[in-house]
Amino acid sequence: MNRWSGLGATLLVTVSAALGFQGTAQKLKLDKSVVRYYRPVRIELKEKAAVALTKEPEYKGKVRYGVIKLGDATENQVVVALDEPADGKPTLYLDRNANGDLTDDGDAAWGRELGQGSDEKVYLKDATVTARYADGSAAEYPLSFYRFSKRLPDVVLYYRNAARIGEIKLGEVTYRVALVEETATARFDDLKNTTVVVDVDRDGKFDGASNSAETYKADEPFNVGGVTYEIKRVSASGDEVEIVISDKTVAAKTIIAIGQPAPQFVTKDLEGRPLDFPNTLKGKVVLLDFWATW
Ligand SMILES: [Ca+2]
Ligand SMILES: [Ca+2]
Repeated sequence: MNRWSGLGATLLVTVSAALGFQGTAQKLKLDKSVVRYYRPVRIELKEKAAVALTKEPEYKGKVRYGVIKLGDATENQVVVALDEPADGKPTLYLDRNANGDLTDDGDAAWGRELGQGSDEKVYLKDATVTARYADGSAAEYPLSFYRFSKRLPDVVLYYRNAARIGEIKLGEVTYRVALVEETATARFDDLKNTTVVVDVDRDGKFDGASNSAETYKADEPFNVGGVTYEIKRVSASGDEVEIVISDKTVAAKTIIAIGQPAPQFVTKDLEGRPLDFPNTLKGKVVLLDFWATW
């Protein structure tokens, strides 16, 4: 594996001569601008902390604890403590620097509060929390926390708030690429739960919709520019990805979206006559009627 780096952008190129593959990998950086959807994860609140704490603040009311796991290090647990005084605002303590001390992590107040005048309050907070990795590295991982005071009294919810982005060379073309992990674990090496977005049309934007031609599942081969690639490896922190030419061949992804040409398909009509869409119906208005038998 040969690697070299330039001054402006670090580009790691790997060539696996034995397999006849050429792949590229690059330092991908955490970026908050890409991800526009999220999957919330529940933090169940308990009377006792699951991990020993070395120092705690003076709580003003009833405190309950939860834990989140970030990164693949053995000690990857981060404690969350919710302090709820009977007659005051709640506070969410996060062990942001993952050192077991809940008093050295900056402002513990919730960032925003919605639902003034209503029984149900929604509290929101954005924070970076340290993710620790087995290789000794760490990352400040952007997360968003929220809580419904009445509807989900025993739960704090959170989601990941960033993707890894960088540039990658596929064939002769350099594309911007984003890796998105879908489980809010700060782990990108679980390819089943990782999404790859490639700025295929190079308009500077990632089309992150699941049906877009720029979004792929990280554990499946994908076609860019007529060549089928697959992800060979992603580091746990997602800072490195290696993409190789696949020995499988898949078709370029079809876009099914408003304003895009409908995809070509072949089927039979109700009388059993072959129908080659759109050729059979070229020049005619086609009404698609989706129905089911239940
Ligand atoms: Ca701390
Ligand atoms: Ca694009």
